[in-house]
Amino acid sequence: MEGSGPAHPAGESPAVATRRFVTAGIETCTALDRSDLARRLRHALARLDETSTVLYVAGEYKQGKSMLVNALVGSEVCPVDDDLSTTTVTWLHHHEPATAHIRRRSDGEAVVDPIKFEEIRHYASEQGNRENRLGIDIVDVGLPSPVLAAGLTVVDSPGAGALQAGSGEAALSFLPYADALILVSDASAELTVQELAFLRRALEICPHVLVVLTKIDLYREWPRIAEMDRAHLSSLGVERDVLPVSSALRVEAVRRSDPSMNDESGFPDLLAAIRTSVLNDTRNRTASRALSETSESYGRLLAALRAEREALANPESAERLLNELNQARQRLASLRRSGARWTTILGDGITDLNQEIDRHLKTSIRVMLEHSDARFGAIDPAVEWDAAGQDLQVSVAEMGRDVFDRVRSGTEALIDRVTTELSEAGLSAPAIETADGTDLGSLWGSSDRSLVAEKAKPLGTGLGALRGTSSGVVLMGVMANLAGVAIATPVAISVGLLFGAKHVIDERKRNVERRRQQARAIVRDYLSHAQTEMAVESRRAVQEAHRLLRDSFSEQISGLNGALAGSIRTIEETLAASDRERAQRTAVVSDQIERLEQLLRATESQRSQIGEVLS
Ligand SMILES: Nc1nc2c(ncn2[C@@H]2O[C@H](COP(=O)(O)OP(=O)(O)OP(=O)(O)O)[C@@H](O)[C@H]2O)c(=O)[nH]1
Ligand SMILES: [Mg+2]
Repeated sequence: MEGSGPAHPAGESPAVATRRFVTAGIETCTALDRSDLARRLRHALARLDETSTVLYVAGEYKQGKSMLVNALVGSEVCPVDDDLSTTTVTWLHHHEPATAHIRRRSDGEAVVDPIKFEEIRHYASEQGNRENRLGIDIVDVGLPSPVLAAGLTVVDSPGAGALQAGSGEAALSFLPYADALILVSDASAELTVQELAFLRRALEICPHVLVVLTKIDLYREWPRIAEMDRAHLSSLGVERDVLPVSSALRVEAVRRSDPSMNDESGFPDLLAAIRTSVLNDTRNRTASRALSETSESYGRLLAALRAEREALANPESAERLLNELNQARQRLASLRRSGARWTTILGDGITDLNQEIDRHLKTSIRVMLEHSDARFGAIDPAVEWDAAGQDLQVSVAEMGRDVFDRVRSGTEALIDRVTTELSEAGLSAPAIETADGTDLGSLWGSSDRSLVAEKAKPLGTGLGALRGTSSGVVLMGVMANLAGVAIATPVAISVGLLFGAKHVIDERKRNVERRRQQARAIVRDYLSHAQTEMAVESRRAVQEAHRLLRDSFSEQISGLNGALAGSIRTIEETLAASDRERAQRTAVVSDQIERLEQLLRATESQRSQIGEVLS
């Protein structure tokens, strides 16, 4: 075991320092035969490298979102057009060579099809995919780009007409999974009431919101508009700069390699804002999490070593300790059997969660149906279909968000219940408590959960956990997997499904009662489709959560079993040892404890430095 870690080489960046601390943790755990802890830290180390910060670009139609995205990544990937609108969500991440895929659902199954790079335009815009008739969830693009290589995933979104319509809700559904939002509004006019309302809600959900004023080359009046926008933001209680840019100038500046034109484009300031307020923040969170996992591993190692030292110091109590360890191991064995209580709790919890969500879905749909029946009974659908249809989409998107929120909070509650059951079943057996109050049960490390509470931002919902503050292999894995489904579903369901219907109604120019009947039938169909889709997707998410939780808990129980077996062996050796051997071993163990304490202190100090940056 190397005592690396404490000394801070001059000029070392926090990222490099973090890697060094986590690597020291891996070496220490390996040297002390805790490969389970080492494996977990290796995951933490890998996450440091693959940090991906999701930047979601949203705004009204034709404000210049796609062109901004292209200018950011330095490639004409997203379709930019005066007439043809973007119709799908497009993710761009770093990949060499460039790749493109479409992600969609076919008979409820997630399907990923490769497409040609030149075809992105076809799938992502009205050119080949009006109103997203192809039912694409996401166009997934990988391309080499220095900006993306810095760990950024940029998301171009369809224009959200008047932002409060279904598509605005879709954007809001996505935001819990984004690290930052860029609200794009062009310099032709000040921020609208709808844009401000959208911003107000986005600020509650997303930790970083940047407001970008586009097309400043086109509108000479832009400084006045920027001033008005700042005043609007300030009236929302948000002291935030508005970043003026011209994507057209940026593209031209890059083509001509013209630095002064580049400055004029506003992109250097935009990129600096992304780097300082968004990227660094995500990196710090990931680093902070990796460091706390490292500290936690030290805590577990220390608990085991302190118990051993105690046994060495009091051979008469070692016998008792051995006894208790063996009992703990038996209890553990019962947890590993199939049909153990925790598996029943988990299984029942999953069944309850599915039922609760089904019930909730049914009720929500019924309420929506009653409401829209009444509404369509009072209007002429040929005239007011658009407004009523949009409202319905908003309600469905909101319901989608709510359903996946329930899946998430239900899963979190279940993690809590199973963890409590496991600790009550003997994993924190007080009898194993050692002289200094550390208990071997802490090997179980329920402190995982305390980290979940350590949210950096008052996000309102626990979804913030996904953004990197939560620890615990369990929660991260499960929640990250749920995210994929939860992103795609409400977005897919809420956008565009009702559009086609209007034509049907328009064509029938008979009496109004007949049109109302048609409208009601369309709405019933739509809602029943939405209900089925949500039910399938939420069940899939819950099922996936079940599998992940079961595997993750089983793995942790096995890891603990290995650790207990190691402790038992050590104490048996202690009991069999001569006085001289015992003295030697005590010296070694004391030395290890001292080093571990040093490492733990250094790691914690590094973490608190990062914490200060965060606060
Ligand atoms: N002069 C100038 N034109 C711009 C700029 N940004 C966008 N445009 C033009 O504005 C129009 C719309 O741009 P897009 O990037 O397609 O806008 P969008 O917000 O993605 O549009 P939708 O996806 O359809 O909502 C295009 O004709 C662009 O060429 C800019 O910085 N300067
Ligand atoms: Mg676009």
